[in-house]
Amino acid sequence: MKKYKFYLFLIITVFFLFNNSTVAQNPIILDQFTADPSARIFNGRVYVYPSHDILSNESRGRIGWFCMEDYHLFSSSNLTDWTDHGVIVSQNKVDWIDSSSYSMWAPDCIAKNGKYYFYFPSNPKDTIFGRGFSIGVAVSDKPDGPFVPQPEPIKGVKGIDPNPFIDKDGQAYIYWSMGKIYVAKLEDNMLELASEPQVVEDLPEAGLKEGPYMFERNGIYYMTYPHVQNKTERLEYAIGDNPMGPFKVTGVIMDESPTGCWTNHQSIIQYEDQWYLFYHHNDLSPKFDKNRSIRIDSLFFNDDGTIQKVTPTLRGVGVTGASQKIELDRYSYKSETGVSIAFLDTLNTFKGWKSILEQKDAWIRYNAVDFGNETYRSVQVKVLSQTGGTLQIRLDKPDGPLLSEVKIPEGTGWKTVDSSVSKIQPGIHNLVVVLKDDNPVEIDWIRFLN
Ligand code: FUB
Repeated sequence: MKKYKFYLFLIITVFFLFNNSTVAQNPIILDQFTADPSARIFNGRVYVYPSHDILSNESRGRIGWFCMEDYHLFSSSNLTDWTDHGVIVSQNKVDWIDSSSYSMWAPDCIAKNGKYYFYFPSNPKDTIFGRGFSIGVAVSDKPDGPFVPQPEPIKGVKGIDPNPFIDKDGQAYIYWSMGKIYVAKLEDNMLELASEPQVVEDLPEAGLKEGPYMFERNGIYYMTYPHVQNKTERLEYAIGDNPMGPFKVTGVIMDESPTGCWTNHQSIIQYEDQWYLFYHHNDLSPKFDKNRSIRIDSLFFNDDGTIQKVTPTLRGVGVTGASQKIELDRYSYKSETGVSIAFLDTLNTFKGWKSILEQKDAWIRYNAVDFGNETYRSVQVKVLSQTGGTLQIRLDKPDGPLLSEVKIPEGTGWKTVDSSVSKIQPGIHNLVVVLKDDNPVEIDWIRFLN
């Protein structure tokens, strides 16, 4: 018996030590702050190289400002299940960085000739590199490292938000920003400039522009950038037929945040026939917008190559397995009244959110749940209701086919309640959860059991 207990303990310990993957909608990373997502596809897998916001305090960084000391890397093959590869570069492992600056701002990565080049800005400790931001490079044989930082930053570059781009003819470029956006050609070694930096002209004259991200589609070069047109940053783009311009300002990809997150920062990739916008918002830190979280939404082009404006969603992208915890608070649609979303614990937002249904016929819909070919016999809901209440789980619409009616017992603590389900057709379905009486019910998640 003792041996059995020991092995059980070992299995549980190993599971918690090495299970560093998360499943999420928007935001996609829930256990830490992430910002400035640079998404890349390497060997058929999506890698996201974001910044890593942390909270400053008396002994680190500057109170009330960005505080970033290292970079984590995340990857996924379905844009839903994310693996955290841990820290790939940190300020105290880079010779030229002033490690009291906590200024590891927006990075990016690119592959060339079997090597991976990770570009990152920070503040140098040595004035021979000048004041303000410089941009360094760390090199690896694999997308997830180990990355070896170069001993010095790139000569001739002062600024933030590096964005490397390799054109179809093999010529590499690097874009960066410092109020305006700059571009230069890169040498074949990806470590040195091959041309004098030049300002990317023709972008809006007034208002801060930063976070350049270049991509090419059907011969059109898209220079995308956050720009302060009014109060805070919105995502815009300009198009041209050459990576160095000239460009024509063409449109807005995403409007300013309605809740006031001052920054935004984008990257755009095509993965398995769908285009995606990666960006950030302060979901997990609504009161302090220097602690941000990365998100993904689908992006569509018009026939003439222009980009349709993206409306930020909580549901994000990808399908959710029916047996996974389905976080209804990341909903696709909800009734106009009677539904609200709140943090489970306002003192620890990393615990996530709950949905609160509080009036008869209030409903919440969560799209794209994959039932595969499994036979599911019951649904489990994690709920809290002081008065007790009745939920119905339906397909597609508030009056769509009924899967289950769940009686929630009254109580003051969270409970998991199981209820049998009627036969569910195989495949992907949209779920709707409806409150059938006026007794409020809080829902953490639901999942199906077979
Ligand atoms: O993350 C720090 C800075 O905020 C980035 O470098 C900018 O693009 C903005 O997102």
